[in-house]
Amino acid sequence: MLYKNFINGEWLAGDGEKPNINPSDHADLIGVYAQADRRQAAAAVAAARAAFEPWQAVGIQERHDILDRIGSEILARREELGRLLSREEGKTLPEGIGEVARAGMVFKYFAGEVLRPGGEHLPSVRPGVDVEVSREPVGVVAVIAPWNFPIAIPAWKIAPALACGNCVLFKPAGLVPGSAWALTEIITRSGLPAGVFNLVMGSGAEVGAALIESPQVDALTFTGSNAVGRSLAPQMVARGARVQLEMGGKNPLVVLDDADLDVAVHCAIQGAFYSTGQRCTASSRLIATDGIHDRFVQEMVEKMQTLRVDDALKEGTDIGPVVDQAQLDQDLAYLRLGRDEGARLAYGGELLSRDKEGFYLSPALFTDTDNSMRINREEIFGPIATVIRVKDYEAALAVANDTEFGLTSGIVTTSLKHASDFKKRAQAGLVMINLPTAGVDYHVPFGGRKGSSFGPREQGSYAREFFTIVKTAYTAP
Ligand code: UN1
Repeated sequence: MLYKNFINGEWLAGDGEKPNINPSDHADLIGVYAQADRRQAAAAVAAARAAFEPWQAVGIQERHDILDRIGSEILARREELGRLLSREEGKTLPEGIGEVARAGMVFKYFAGEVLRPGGEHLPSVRPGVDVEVSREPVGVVAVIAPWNFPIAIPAWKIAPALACGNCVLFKPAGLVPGSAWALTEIITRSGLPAGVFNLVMGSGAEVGAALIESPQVDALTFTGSNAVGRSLAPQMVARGARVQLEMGGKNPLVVLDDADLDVAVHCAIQGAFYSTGQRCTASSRLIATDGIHDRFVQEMVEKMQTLRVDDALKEGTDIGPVVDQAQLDQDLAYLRLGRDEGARLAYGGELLSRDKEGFYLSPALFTDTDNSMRINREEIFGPIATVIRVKDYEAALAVANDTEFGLTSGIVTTSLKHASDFKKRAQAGLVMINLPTAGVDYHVPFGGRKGSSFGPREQGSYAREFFTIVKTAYTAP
């Protein structure tokens, strides 16, 4: 079956077609997806622009109900959609179902936010004058999403955009069109006026470029690599459009001498290797103090030996395949680089063969690394973590902060003093105490500092900072 784009309320074939292959089983073709070209992307932009006025006329009760219906259907179909997600992206089935549930809850949450638009009414400093502060939608919003969270990230961009009254152009990642299409199909039956939401699958060079260049697009919310994010921003800023970028991480997890070792190993395994390490919130640098380092490494290696790498849909699989050949090549290149830089591969990093042909790689742990090595500075985006040995807490904090990224930063400790200090001094948007660096809630802000993010936070009520524009109105009687 050919899955089409959705533009101005119609399903349209594209200029080309792209197959969607299961990374756990190369013989499994999930579907063939239409690829829009520039002309179609421009038509979608025009449709979104034209739909903006009629969308404003829809009241907040109806807008709430639309988002609520979308959320309810996603939640009701979580098993089926989770299976599709795991089949196309490669995270395990429990992770896939969990992600779909998260997406459903995001729509439910923003359905509620429709009814809480906020606003202020206050006296002016000039007697008799009245001041109102209100929020209006930004207009037409382009959503460019990555492949590693095929439904949750689109949900946490699309839901607040619609909740705030914007029109949306959704360009999913080329590797995961199945979840994007399924989400779109649900949205098309929710009661939205034609043109308010458009799905434009296609390449960055065609669709991405058309969205970035169009003066009709008022804002871009992007999650993906640093290289792409940074290349998109200047054009948007140059024409005065808004841009929100969520990019890479090189997230530290500090393990102090006084840590509960089981908690430390649990956090490190979950944060570094689950979802095949393909998360911008992954714990990629494990920073252990002298007194616990050796025990931590030993327990990590023992635990890693028990992790099952296999078909994402198979029961009992802990780690699914790498998403595609290009990502696998990148992972293998970093495994070679780590050895060349003098790190010791304590475990893993091997290509595995399973019943079906897929991109199977065993989780890898490097020890004897220092923070200046490229494996500790660049985002790998695979099931590969490093251990950095340090003298004490102060040294650990310094290493944790010594990175160009700043998304999430974690510490495992039983010391309230160190936990409190770390919360204050970690240079990251998210700080995790005795928890994995990955795995976030949907009702609170998400985002990083330094090279990880640009623009206002995503998620929770803070999401409105990006998706609305403030108006201050003065009235004299
Ligand atoms: C999570 O860890 O729960 O692309 C979310 C990413 C992030 C989302 C992580 N933007 O990995």
